[in-house]
Amino acid sequence: MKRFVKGFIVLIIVMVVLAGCGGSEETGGDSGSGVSAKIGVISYITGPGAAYGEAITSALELAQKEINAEGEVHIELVIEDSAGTPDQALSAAQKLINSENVTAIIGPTLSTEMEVVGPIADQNGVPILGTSTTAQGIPEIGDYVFRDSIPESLAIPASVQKAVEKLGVKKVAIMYGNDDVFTKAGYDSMKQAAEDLGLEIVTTQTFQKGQSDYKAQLTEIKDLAPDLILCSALYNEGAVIMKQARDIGIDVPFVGGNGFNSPQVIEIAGDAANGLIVATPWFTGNESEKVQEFVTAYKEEYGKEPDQFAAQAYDGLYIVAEALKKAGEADRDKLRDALAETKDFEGVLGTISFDEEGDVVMDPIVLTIQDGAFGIYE
Ligand code: 1QQ
Repeated sequence: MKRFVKGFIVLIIVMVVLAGCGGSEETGGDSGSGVSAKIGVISYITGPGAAYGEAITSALELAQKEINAEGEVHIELVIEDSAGTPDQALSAAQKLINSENVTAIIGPTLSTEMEVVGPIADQNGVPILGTSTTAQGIPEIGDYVFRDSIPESLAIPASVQKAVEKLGVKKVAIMYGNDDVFTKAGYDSMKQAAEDLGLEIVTTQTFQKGQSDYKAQLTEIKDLAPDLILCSALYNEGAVIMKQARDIGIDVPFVGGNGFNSPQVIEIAGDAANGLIVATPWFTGNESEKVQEFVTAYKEEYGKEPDQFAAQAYDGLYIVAEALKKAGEADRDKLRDALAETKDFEGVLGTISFDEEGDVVMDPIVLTIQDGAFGIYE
């Protein structure tokens, strides 16, 4: 009987010790053979912009698989859906920070969401990396906020400048969504770029998310006969705008921001998408070995080519993995410091460094849609 009790106590002690080990792995820590970390993801997985989130989470899962196979870092992803809304993004962030105890967050997808989530992550000392948030001021939210996506303030002037060079543009019309942080930021950059290049802005029209009829705005634009339309929209509104523009006989090119740089625009607008000009660090036709390896692996896994949102997410997780190696453990503050030191990281987007604000430094290329496909605008 005594022996039995003793054996029982030993068994309990062993179980408690084992449970303790399991627990420390779950919240991140040193797994012995490298750093093990839980990374939260907030992504736009359901709703009208779900293709953005699909590309992002697909690429994150691919990167996770590759990184874990390499063995130096082990990443567990905890993926939450924001449905493209700040409220849901905030609940997701609170869950990831407080219940899941993640070491860092990737996302959310939209700047409109990041404006709400960024300050919460920052106040809680949780590093947060936007891989698609492009409005002005995102990295400035705080020391824990980073992004590897090209800001509108860089992308828009590059596209407008190229269109002016190639087409001799003098008059532009601007159209933008006035209920979203990203589309408003895009508008600011469009207005600035037009002014800097001495272009005449013949009219500025606005719309809202989910709007289905743009005839009133487009008719006014048509009457003023601009040489180019600058349109700041997410793909679901942007594609419909292009379609309705072509339907009423507007055939001038469009310059769009990051939201327009999605295969969804071609999917929804068809031929009407021809003539769209965007600036991006990502092009699947890039012949670099790293890019082609990623394109092949992504295609094998998901049966389609990765878009800009996939590429930015893919590099994003690798940047976090590199920083975890440098940090040496799954510690939020150490990871933040390591992320801030990101310099000359070689990714599929090219060479990435963060400036002193945590913003990305990169050069975009300009693409245009012709015959139903994105190609280099030259
Ligand atoms: C932002 C964006 C969108 C296009 C992401 C999908 O750039 O909200 O900042």
